[in-house]
Amino acid sequence: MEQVTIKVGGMSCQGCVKGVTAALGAVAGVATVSVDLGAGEARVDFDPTQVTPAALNQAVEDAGFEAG
Ligand code: 9UX
Repeated sequence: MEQVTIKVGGMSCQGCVKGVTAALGAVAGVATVSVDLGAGEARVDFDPTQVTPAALNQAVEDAGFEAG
């Protein structure tokens, strides 16, 4: 398992947090997701044989937020 912290732009409330959490949690290979609204970050534990950090960023962007 590896961990990455993604900077997430555009989150303004706990609904956004739920949306980002759900989007990342739906990606195959993601084990745990922890989204911090105040910090504007998502911490993700993932299996690097199944998913890449770039794909995680894409999932955040597909959910309507900026990722980096
Ligand atoms: Mo809260 Mo986020 O009402 O797009 S869900 S601002």
